[in-house]
Amino acid sequence: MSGFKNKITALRKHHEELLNRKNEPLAWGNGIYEKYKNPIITAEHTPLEWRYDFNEQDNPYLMQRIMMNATLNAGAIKWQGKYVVVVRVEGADRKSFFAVAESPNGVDNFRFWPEPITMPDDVIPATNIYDMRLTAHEDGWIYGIFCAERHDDTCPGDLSAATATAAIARTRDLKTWERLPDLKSQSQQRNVVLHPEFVNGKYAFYTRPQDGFIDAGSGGGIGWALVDDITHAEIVDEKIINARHYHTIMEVKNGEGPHPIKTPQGWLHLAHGVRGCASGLRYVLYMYMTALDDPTRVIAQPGGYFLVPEGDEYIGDVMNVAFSNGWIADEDGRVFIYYASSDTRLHVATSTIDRLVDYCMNTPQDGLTTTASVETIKRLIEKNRTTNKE
Ligand code: BGC
Ligand code: BMA
Repeated sequence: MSGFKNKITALRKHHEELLNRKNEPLAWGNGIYEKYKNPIITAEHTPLEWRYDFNEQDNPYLMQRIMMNATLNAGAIKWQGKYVVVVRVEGADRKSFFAVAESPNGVDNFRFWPEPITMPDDVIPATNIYDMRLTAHEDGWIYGIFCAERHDDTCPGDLSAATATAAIARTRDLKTWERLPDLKSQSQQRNVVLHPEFVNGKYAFYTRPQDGFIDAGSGGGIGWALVDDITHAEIVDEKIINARHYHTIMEVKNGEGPHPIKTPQGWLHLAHGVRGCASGLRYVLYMYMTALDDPTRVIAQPGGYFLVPEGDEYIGDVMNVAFSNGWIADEDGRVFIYYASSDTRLHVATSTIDRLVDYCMNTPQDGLTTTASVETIKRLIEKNRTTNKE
């Protein structure tokens, strides 16, 4: 065999080993969920055919002709018995695109489908797209709501001036997508999510109004808007359902993660919160619950964060970021939470509906001051004192 052929064989073997690697839950978590030993999808998991030209004449050094930079913020759905994620893949050129990967068990053996998604761009063309939220809606379609980013041409001198808009596409097979016009809104929008059920006969969106491209500013928090026609979606009336507060994990920004999970006790929500610090913005995940008969009414809000970047997760392209826009609630009550660390790689954490509801209902709320926090700790100490006496 030629040296070139040997190199290919070694490369494929190495890649297969990575794709087939078993994952294991880490011992000694927080009891709320389990994190896992390995990330589930990294840039190295992308198919070799996307990166290498395997023709010896054209690529005698067997170089990567196209490099992949990161695999992050994935939408998720259980689809034909498989755990499917629509990953934000980012190339070395900083452009991101969507690609489907599937696993038989939700925690390892993720494999990309042969080609990335070709997202129609027959609306206003975008420079970049990212962070898809998947919703199997009761109207029968699977929707993907994602952020479309374009240069802000009202600032011709500023190469970093951009606009963020919620783009809408739908599919029946995750392969062929129909693009609908972007969500019309007074403000810029990122982190827009479609609720899976009609509410008062209308499509319901979680929104995140913001003052500028980065700045959530007076936007206030996670919003909610009802829309009559999804093929010409427009926000007419928007109200804030989950507000930000001073000196919390979501002081600067917050945004809905994937669409909420319906449980007998209420809708379970996963969201991200952002605060500023000397090393930049810190992105963490938090949870809350809303009422079944009114998905805008908060019935439980555990204080503080639910999941943060830890250890290696802290390091990456955009440090200090945990972000999630996908989770899967399985028929047996298990929940697979797909989160990315530091805009670089994708991980899973597993829990159950019962544990997450318990977490939401029984974790003390944030009293918003140090005095309130100390009182909360003392109440627990006192409770444990009496428990130990029995
Ligand atoms: C990046 C996103 C980021 C956003 C705001 C975009 O250009 O692609 O990952 O969330 O800027 O910082
Ligand atoms: C945001 C998101 C994500 C990203 C995060 C941190 O605004 O929309 O794309 O993970 O910033 O960079």
